[in-house]
Amino acid sequence: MTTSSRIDPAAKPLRIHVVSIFPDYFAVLDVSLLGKARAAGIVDVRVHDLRGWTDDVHRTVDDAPYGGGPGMVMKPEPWSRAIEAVTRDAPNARLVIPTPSGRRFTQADARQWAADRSPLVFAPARYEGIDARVAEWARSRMAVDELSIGDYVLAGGDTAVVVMIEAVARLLPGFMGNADSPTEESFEAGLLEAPAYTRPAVWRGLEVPPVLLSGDHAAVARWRHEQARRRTAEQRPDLLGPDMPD
Ligand code: JBK
Repeated sequence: MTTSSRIDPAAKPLRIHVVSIFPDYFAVLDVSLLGKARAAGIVDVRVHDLRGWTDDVHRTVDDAPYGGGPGMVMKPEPWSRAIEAVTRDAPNARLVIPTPSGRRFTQADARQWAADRSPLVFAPARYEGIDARVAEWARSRMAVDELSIGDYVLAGGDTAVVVMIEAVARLLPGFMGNADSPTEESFEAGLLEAPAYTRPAVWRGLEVPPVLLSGDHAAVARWRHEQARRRTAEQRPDLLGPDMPD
C-alpha cells in the first residue's frame, strides 16, 4: 500500500449514503462532473427512501411537535432504522445532518471528509427537523456533524446535501482530472480569488489589466495576490484574521 494521495487506480470510491423522503431530488448528482466522478468510481453515492424504514401502511415519517407549535417533526424510528441499516458494515461512518441550527459547513469540513475517506451518511430533514434524540443517539455510535450551509431558510436539507457532496467530491483524487493538488482557489488559500479574464484583450471598450498580458509571471502573481487581498477586504473582511496569509 502507498500513503501517497496520488491517483490510485485500486483506491476504493468514497461511499456516500443519502437517506431522504425525496430520493428523486438527487438525480442532479448524475449530471455533469459529479456524474462522471460516479462513473469513474471516485464516489459511490447511494440514495435511499426514508419511507422504506417506516412500519405503517401510510409510511408516516412525521408527527406533531411535543410542546405545541406549527409544523411537524420527523419521527425518530425510521431514521434510526435507516442509519443502522446503512452503517451496518461501516463502523467508521460519519453522520451528517444539515440543519440551520448547526455550525457552519466550511471548506475545512469538506477537506477533512475527503482526507478521512470514512463513509458519509447524509440525513436531510423536511418539516421542522428530526426529533433531537436521533442525533443524541447516533453520537454514541458514530461521528455526527450537524451543519448549516448558511443563514437562510430552505424547504429542507436536501439542497444542502447536494452542496456538501459537491464540495467533498471535487477534492477526491481523480475528480475533474485533479491529482493531489487542488488548485489554489477561494477559501483554499484563505483569500478570495483575483478577477479572471480571457480574450478579447479589449471588449466593449473594457481592457484586460495590462500586467496579465505582460508575460511576467512574477508580476502576474504579485498582481493577483494584491487583487485577492483587496477583494477579500472589501467583500469578506471576516476572512481577514490576525493569522491570515500575506
Ligand atoms: C437550512 O443546511 N442548511 O443551511 C439548512 C438545512 C435545512 C434547512 C434550512 O433552512 N438553512
